[in-house]
Amino acid sequence: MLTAPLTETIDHAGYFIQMGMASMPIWMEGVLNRKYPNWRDVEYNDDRSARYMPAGSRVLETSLLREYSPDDIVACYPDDLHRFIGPRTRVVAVSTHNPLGVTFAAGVYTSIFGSSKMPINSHYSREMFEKIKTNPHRNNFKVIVGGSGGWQIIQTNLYEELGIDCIVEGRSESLDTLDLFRKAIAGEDLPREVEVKHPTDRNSILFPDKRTTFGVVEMTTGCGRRCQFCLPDLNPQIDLPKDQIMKAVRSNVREGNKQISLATEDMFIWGQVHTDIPFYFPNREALLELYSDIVNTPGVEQHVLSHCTMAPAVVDPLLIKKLSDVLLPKSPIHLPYLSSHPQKKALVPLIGLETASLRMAKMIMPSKGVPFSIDDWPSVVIQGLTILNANNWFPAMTLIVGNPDETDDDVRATLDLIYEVERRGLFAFFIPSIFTPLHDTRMEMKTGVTETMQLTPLQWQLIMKCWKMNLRPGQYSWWAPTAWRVGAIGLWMYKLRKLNGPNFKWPLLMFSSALSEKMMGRMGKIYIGKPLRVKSRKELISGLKPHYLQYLREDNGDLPEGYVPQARKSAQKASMALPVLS
Ligand code: B12
Ligand code: SF4
Repeated sequence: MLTAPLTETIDHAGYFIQMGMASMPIWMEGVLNRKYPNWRDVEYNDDRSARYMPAGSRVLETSLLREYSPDDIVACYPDDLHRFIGPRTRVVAVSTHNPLGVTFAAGVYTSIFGSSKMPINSHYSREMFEKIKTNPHRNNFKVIVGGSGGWQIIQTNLYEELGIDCIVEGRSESLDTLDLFRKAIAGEDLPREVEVKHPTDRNSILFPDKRTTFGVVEMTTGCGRRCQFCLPDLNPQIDLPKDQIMKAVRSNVREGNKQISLATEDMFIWGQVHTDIPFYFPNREALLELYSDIVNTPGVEQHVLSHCTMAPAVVDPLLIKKLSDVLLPKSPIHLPYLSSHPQKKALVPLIGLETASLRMAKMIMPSKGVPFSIDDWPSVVIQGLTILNANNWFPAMTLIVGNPDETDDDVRATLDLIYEVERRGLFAFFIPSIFTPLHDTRMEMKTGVTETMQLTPLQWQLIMKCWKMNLRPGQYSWWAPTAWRVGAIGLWMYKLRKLNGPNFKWPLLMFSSALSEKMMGRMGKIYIGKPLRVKSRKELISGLKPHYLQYLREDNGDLPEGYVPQARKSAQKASMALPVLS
């Protein structure tokens, strides 16, 4: 039996509904119900098995099919568990992304509102575990949990409470996973925690032949930029074969999916992994061909981007333009007040900004902006965002607040960048999260801020400034700003004042626009940022290591004066070698 929490499986209302459910506390579920009254509706196969499942669950199913017959395995939604679990069920295998909401960006927002333990997603995950635990046949089967959120259960030691026998860390393709299932089926005792290996070559990653939530199809694993806090970067850097990606796209369409999303940490490395060219110089032709083939697959009506990094936009702006031509028509995201597209379509990839403090950036993510030096990170962000916005890309950019050893100067540096974005009329959805030491990462043993009461006034200001800016596109009516002001202050008086402490007061007043920021700055209550000196693209390129220049495309311009591009150099060499005929 394969299953996953309902809130991680639904896909009809877009990515943001799942992200919202990871961040909103359960007592705010009514807001969600009003906006999406049908969010619980899911589609079924004829036998009432699940028509779609998160990609992790589907890969596990594919992996198990190497050893077991299709009649032995079924995937269902949590509400149907009682129909499918019977006396002959031997394993209930749960895939989960974020079961307890203790990860970055999720925990922080629920804790601002009062309960750091029970985001909506966590509530539904617990409900699912309760159904499994109280099933009348529970003594006959083992419960194995896997997926990127398994560590949350290990760290909080909730095995007994949730009724879990074993947590698997790692990929289901591993032969160790199959071994574990063999043991479970034989009724043997399982270890509480098993670490299984990640495949190291592209042909060992399996692709499901069934429909996945959001049409997620894997594009790459690993990343290569080596940020200290990052979990996916610990996996080998692999770009997956195009024929397999396309097959998985077609399987989704065949099973009624109209949307596709390629799962990746950085879409721009695809086609440039382990080639002669460093992965941070995108392979323009390969990417354009891949994305064109996907969006032009008959039946694909929508395509959404997942994650990427900022530097590739500065390296190859023309790639962004050409990708926009390919991807915008199939984007389901509309941003009427931002987009210049005739139908107001937009692309919203997730990009990590994390910090604009050079001191902090050098410590936690020295390669974030390669090929550019981390000293140029703020300029790379501003130039990259300028290029993205001009092409109707409005990224969701994550920031980490409360890094270990973060000082007020570090926070001021990030605020400077945020104010610079505002000053230049650029737009990104800034998503601040409180530093969470993720299991197994290079920063696992570090602690930063652990609850919202500990946040300094500047850290609060950064969080609230980001949200104030995020809400700009929604504030274009006569009533919204006033409603927002009154609502925010009311909520503060009623609940948030006690929960978040005195440091929250002025940032909240700034957020609600109760007073102008200038005035609050003059009163010494907030920091209003100082203008940044931003390097142009040409200046950024002139600071590159000389041997990198050969990988830049001439059609983007901005190459140093007198530089002869490699392609031309070789052509010149060839022509000089030709015999001169008179
Ligand atoms: C696509 C995606 C999303 C999508 C869709 C999610 C979905 N439900 O399908 C959206 C945008 C909605 C999303 C939301 C969120 N996401 Co997300 N997401 C991803 C992404 C890019 C790909 C996930 C994926 O499908 N991968 C492909 C599948 C095949 O991999 P997999 O699930 O890991 O499965 C493998 C193994 O884990 C294992 N496995 C899986 N299940 C099982 C079960 C068993 C029994 C066994 C044995 C093995 C096993 O085998 C599989 C391969 O063989 C990953 C990054 C990544 N590359 O993984 C981030 C990632 C998983 N997300 C992350 C986060 C933080 C979130 C959010 C909390 C963000 C937020 N603040 O809103 C929310 C949570 C949503 C929720 N409902 O609670 C983090 C997870 C961190 C963590 N848990 O500690 C990741 C790793 C991103 C990152 N860079 O840090 N996400
Ligand atoms: S750029 Fe993103 S995915 Fe890559 S290592 Fe850094 S945080 Fe991880």
